[in-house]
Parts: sequence; C-alpha cells; structure tokens
Amino acid sequence: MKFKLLPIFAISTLISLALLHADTPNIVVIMADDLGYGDVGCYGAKPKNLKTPHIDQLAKEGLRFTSGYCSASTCTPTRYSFLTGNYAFRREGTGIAPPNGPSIIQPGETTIGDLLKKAGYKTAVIGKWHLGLGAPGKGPDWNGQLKPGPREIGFDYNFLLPTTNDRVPQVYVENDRVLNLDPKDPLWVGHKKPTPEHPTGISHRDTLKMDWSHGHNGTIHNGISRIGFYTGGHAARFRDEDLADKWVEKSEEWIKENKDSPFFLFFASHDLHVPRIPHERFQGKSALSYRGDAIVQLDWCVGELVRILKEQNLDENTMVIFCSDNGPVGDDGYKDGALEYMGDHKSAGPYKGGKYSIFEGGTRTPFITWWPGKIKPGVSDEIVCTIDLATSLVSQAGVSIPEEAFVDSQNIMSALLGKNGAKGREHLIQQDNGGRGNFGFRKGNWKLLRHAKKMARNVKVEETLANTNVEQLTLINLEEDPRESKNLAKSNPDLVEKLNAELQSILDAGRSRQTDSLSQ
Ligand code: NG6
Ligand code: CA
Repeated sequence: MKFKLLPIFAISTLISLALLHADTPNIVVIMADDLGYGDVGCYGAKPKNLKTPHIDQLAKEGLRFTSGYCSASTCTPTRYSFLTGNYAFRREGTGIAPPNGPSIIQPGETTIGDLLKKAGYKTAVIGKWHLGLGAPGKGPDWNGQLKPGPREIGFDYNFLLPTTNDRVPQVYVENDRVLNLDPKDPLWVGHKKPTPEHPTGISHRDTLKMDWSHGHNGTIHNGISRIGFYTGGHAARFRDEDLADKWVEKSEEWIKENKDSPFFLFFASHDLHVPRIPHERFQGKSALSYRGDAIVQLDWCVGELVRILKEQNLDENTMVIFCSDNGPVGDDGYKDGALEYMGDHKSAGPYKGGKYSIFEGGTRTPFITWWPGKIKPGVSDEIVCTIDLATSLVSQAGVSIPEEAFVDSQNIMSALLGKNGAKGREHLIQQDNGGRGNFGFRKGNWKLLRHAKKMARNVKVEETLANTNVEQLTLINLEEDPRESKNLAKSNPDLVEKLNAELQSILDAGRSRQTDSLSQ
C-alpha cells in the first residue's frame, strides 16, 4: 500500500511546488454579445437613453480599458480565439457557425479550460456557445450525445444555448444532451423546409410577434422566425424571455457547488444578440427599445454575478473580466426598433463601424477587469484583447503553455491587473468574420486597414446594414483621428509599406506569441 501511495504523494508535492508561485483566483469571464464601446454608462452612454449601474460599478471598483478589444467583429472567431489563443484567420471554418455545424475545436487542441484544469480549476461555460457541437463531417446528434462539445475541450460543466438565439433550435443543452428532450418527440434540425406546409416567417409572416427585416424567415418559435428549420423537441424549447434568468440561475448553482476549489466560469450572455427579447420585467426599461432593454438585462446579470460572489465571500478572491464578442449592430435582421429609437445614442462610442467591420467599432469594445483588493481602480489605455486571456490567466496560474498552443495570445497579465508601468500588446490584428481578406493592424497609435475588396460592411451602425466603398489600404493615426476618417496613406507611403509588411509577416509566420511569454 505504502509503495503505491508514494508516487502519488511525490506527484502532488511536485505539483504543489510548481504552483508555489502561482496565483489561482477564481475567474469569471463575462462575455456580452454584440455590445458596442458606447453601449454602457461608464463608456459614455447617456442615462436618459439607458442606465447600466452594475457594469458602471464594476468599472468604478476595477480597471476600465479604453483600448480593450475582441479579436474579431463576429462571434464565432472571437470565441474560438478566446478559448484557443489562436487568431481565427489561421484556421478555415471559424466563421459564424451554422445550426448543424460540428465542434470547431476538436479534442486535442489546447484550450484555456484544459490548462486551467491542470492548475486545479473547476471549469464551466454557461450561455451562448456558437462553436459547433459533434464530430467533423457529422455535426450535432440532437437526439443523442452532443459530443465532442465543451466537456471534451476543457469544460467540466456546460449549460448552453447551442448556437445563437436567432439560429435553430431554441433548446438548452446541458453537458452533452438537449435538456428535457422527450424521446417520443425527436428533434430534427435542417437548412431546408422539412415539408411544403411547414410554417415559416414567409408563409406565416402576419402571425409573428416580431417581424424580420433580412434573413430570419425559417421556422417560427415563440412568435419569431429564425435562421434554419426544425421540428419536434417541443418540451425542450425555451422562451427567449427567460434566457438571462436561466444563465444566472445555473451560474449560482455551479458557483455554490464549486466554491471550494478555484473555478473558471465563462459566462456567455446572449444579450444583446437578435432577436432581442428581454424578460418582460426589462421591456421598456430603456429609451432605446429592445436593443437598450437587452443591455439593461445584461447589466442586471452582471449585478447578479457580483451579488453571488459577495454572498459566497468569494469577491476578494475572484477576478472578473467583462468584455464583448464583437461591436454593435443596429438592424441585424429583425424589426425591433433598434434604428428608429437610436436617437443620439452612439453604440460604438466615438468609433466608426461595428459588427462585421475592421474599423475600431467592430472590435474595440467595453473591457473591464475587477478583483477587489488586487486591482487598483482606474482607467488604462493599454491595448488588451480577449485573445490574450488564455496565456495571461494560465500563466498566472503557474501552468506552462506548450509552444504549439495559444500561438497569438500574449501574457499581458500585469496590464490586466493595472500594475505600474505594465504594458499591454505592442500590436493587434483585427479581423472580421471571414478573416481571409480584411484586416486591421494596430501598432501603437497607427492603424493600417487592409480591405481585400473596396467594400466595408456596417460602417454606419445607426443605419441599415450596408456595404460602403472604401480604399483598399488606409492609414490612420488613431490618436488624432479616432473616427478613422482621414486616410494618411498617400502622404506616408513608407509607413504603409512597413506596417503592411509587418502584418503580412505575422499572417505568414503562423504565430505571434513569443515563447518566453511565461517569463514576463
Ligand atoms: C448573420 C445574421 C445575423 C447574426 C450573425 C451572427 C442574417 C441576415 N444575419 O448571418 O443576424 O445572426 O449572422 O452573429 O441572417 S454573431 O454575433 O453570432 O456573430
Ligand atoms: Ca456577437
């Protein structure tokens, strides 16, 4: 017996030694959906338009970044990069995932969850997933086990909206099963109408409680037509109005169950993605119609998470990171009043463009770190990005990162903690959805925009989604021209060439993380 116990003892001693200098606070990453730079009070939203007291309080007690980014201007690539630490443009198939898409991250690819688990963390993702489920070439088996899924790539527990709230099916997934699925009423999901008489947003448009403006005319659920088609699974279907409550309820349960070990919770809110259908108690709570009301609901969620941490006496040992998956959009496919009620609200703050674009508004988003007692409250102008959370948080936990993993994720932990003189990123590549042609390359206060075609999408968030003509190469001085309106390319050809060459070399090199980042 003794002989068998010894190695275990030795291993655990080694692990404790390795983790001796590690800091393993609980980590809660709250990722909003389609939240723009100017959408919350502490980033300039006016109280007459909407109030976000809880997010503002988080910023007041924590560190508010003015150059906080997500890595892409749509959801799937940002989430892929957050979990893997790799720029999404390096990998095919990381664009907006369809309803029946397989798991984009397959077992074996190192994720932030995998490595935090090595440091003894319990890990969970609660909320929007949108990174596919199931094997390549197969996709999700909605009536069976949805594997591989989050549990195979680093999360002990998951409670999910599998794709987006506007993509079928409107069901919860808990671990690897559709919750409350009645086997007698199997779920079918497809991209074609299952029968000619299947009711859709086209055939039954006059019955809808929220009309669509583009796309979103497939199967109707809860009076709203969606992207794609499905039948069955009636007992499993959710009400859009209840999603936020559900994420909070499940988070509270999970935090209480796991509070005795360090935990990592990825709280992936669906707010304010379309269809924006906040709970009845939030409807009308902003002057901006449902788009603003959904932000108020998101703000409530943030308040609830902080309440839970405080009630469990976990606040002083928990680092919260608040961020978004891409910039704002007004009309994203439903007639929900977002444009009509925008008034003087600037959802991208002082920036140009939004979701789908490589202008600042597409990826520069609210970014707040909070850790009472550890992070000195303030404002930071350092460049930080959601892609860096993988290397930063894993390094803090004392776990070494394999060279081939997290290839673009920098250790900017000191900047996230607001340490004196700490630097964020030197440069950042901003991508849109596809990531194979349009890139923003920010270096210091210079930015090069490279559009593959002379077209950019969603340049004016306050108007209907449209393409706008642009120059293929644009050079911007962000300090003098945060709105990206003056192209300095013609007068600075050498700088354009230099930045373009540097961007190209990062694209070609296949990685941008220095392997000594652990020693920073
Ligand atoms: C687009 C949808 C949009 C939204 C987006 C993904 C249409 C016309 N537009 O294709 O509504 O779902 O995909 O958003 O269908 S994201 O935030 O998840 O990336
Ligand atoms: Ca999004």
